[in-house]
Order: sequence, then structure tokens, then C-alpha cells
Amino acid sequence: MTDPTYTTIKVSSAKRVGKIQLNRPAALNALNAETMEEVVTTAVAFDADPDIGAILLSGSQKAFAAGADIKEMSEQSFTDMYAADWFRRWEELTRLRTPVVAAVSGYALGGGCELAMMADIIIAGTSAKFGQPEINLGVIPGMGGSQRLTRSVGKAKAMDMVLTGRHVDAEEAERIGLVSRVVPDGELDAEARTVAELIASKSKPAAQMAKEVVAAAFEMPLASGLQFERRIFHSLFATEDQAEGMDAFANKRKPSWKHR
Ligand code: CO8
Repeated sequence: MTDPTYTTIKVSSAKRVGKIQLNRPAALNALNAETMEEVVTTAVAFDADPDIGAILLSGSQKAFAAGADIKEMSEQSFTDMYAADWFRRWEELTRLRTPVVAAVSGYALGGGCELAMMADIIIAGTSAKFGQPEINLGVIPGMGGSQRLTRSVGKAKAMDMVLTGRHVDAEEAERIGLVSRVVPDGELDAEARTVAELIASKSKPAAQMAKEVVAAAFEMPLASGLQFERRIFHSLFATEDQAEGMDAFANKRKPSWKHR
């Protein structure tokens, strides 16, 4: 479903995985309004496609994304930003039901780090550098860096990153729980694709609901979250795939998912 009119991303799909690659090399994949429209429009279309079971989001070797486009942003006034609710559409990525895997090598700074954190799984190459350097521009994170980062890594590390603007390397990012795995840069694309294809090979409703319940842990008190999980568990017994998965186990065969 590559749209030839896209100028800031490359799009492809194979083996039930929809791939979006940020592609503004001259600006280290800085996120401007056009990138937001293209990424979000494509991701929402993948999300609605029954033949897509996972979305893969990547950048280049040098940069996943070096942040919001500072040149575009610097021209905005408060009223411009307020009127346009600047960058609000990125939030749509957090409402996707399809699992999203981000493959990060090089810089993931500011909005780039925040975009990666909107994914469900972040796989980092050894060159990855995460940071919230907005403080160096006289501003603060604006796409979730103060909230999602704090929930992911806790107050100590979030304050450290947001107040100093320092970069966190891949090894530290894994240690503090910001990323799921670190692999050598040369293996990043293959590893991220393998993970996305593995997720896409599962029963789609089970994968979607698994994502939904884990994501709910960020929003809900424990008792409500546990009840939500139990109800979702019960509800999966209305799917064909639950019957198929359990029958396949009992008969020692591979399940053949209907994705319903
Ligand atoms: N925006 C625009 N252009 C950028 C950006 C960016 N964020 N980052 C890099 N570029 C451009 C550079 O200007 C340069 O362009 P040119 O060749 O035309 O001068 C090109 O990319 C290459 O960059 P460098 O020459 O600087 O490359 P280096 O390897 O020397 O340095 C760095 C790489 C360290 C990544 C450096 O480019 C840098 O510090 N970039 C800025 C990082 C940053 O501050 N990011 C945070 C931006 S603010 C933000 O993300 C807020 C998000 C919340 C918005 C919410 C709105 C509601």
C-alpha cells in the first residue's frame, strides 16, 4: 500500500507486517507536520487492515528521529500551536489496536524518543541514543516525555533525562526498562522484523487484547486492571481462535488461526 505521494516515509507490507520507515535523511528524520500526517494516516490504515497483524516503525542507521522539526517549530507562536493543537495527531498512534514494534538505531531524541515510546516494543541497535533534550532549547517534552517516560523508567531516571537533556545509550536504556532488547546494529532490521512477524503470526484478537490489557496497566488502578484483564480473558472464550488454539494443543498440532 505504498502511496507514491508520501515524501517523508517509506511504506511496505509483507507477511502480515506493515512497515513504516521514517525517511527525511537530510534532517535526521526530524518530525514535521507532514511526517505526522503520513505516519498516522498509514498506521491507522494498517490498523484497519485485517491482513496486518503487526506494525513495524523504523528510521535510518544514524537516526530513528532527532526530534520534532525545530526549524518548523521555531516559527510558531503560542496561539498558532494552541489553535492547531500542535502535534495532537501523534496521539492517534497510542490508540492503535495492532501491536507496534519500533526498531531504533542512532538518535531517538525529543519527539523521536517520545514516538518510540508510543510503540509497544522498542528494539534498539547498539548505536541507539535516547534523550529528552528539549531543556536545551528552552522548552520541555511535549509528546509524552514527561508522562510515558516516567511511567516506563520511574522518577529518578526520568528527572535525570528531562532536566539534564543527556543521552542514554542502548545498554542503559535496556537496563532502565526503556527498551525490550538490544542487538548489534547490523541485526536490528532482521530482529525487529522477526519479532513483528512472530506477533503477526498469533491470533489477531488475542494479540490485540493482550496489548489492550498491558496498556491498561498504565491507566488503571490495580484492582480495576485485574478485573479488566479477567473480563477480557473471559471474553476471548467467544473467539474461534480460543477453540482452535486449545484444540491444537490437545491434538499436538500447530494452530491454524482464523483471526476471529
Ligand atoms: N529539527 C530540525 N532539523 C534537525 C533536527 C531537528 N530536531 N535534528 C537535526 N536536524 C538537522 C540539522 O539541522 C542538520 O541540518 P543542516 O545540514 O541543514 O544543517 C541535519 O539535520 C544534520 O544534523 P547535524 O548536522 O546537527 O548532525 P550531527 O550529527 O552533528 O548532530 C544531533 C546530531 C546531536 C542529533 C543534532 O542534530 C541535534 O542535537 N539535533 C536536535 C536534537 C533535539 O534537540 N531534539 C529535540 C527537538 S524538540 C522536540 O522534539 C519536542 C517534541 C515535542 C513537540 C510537541 C509539540 C506539542
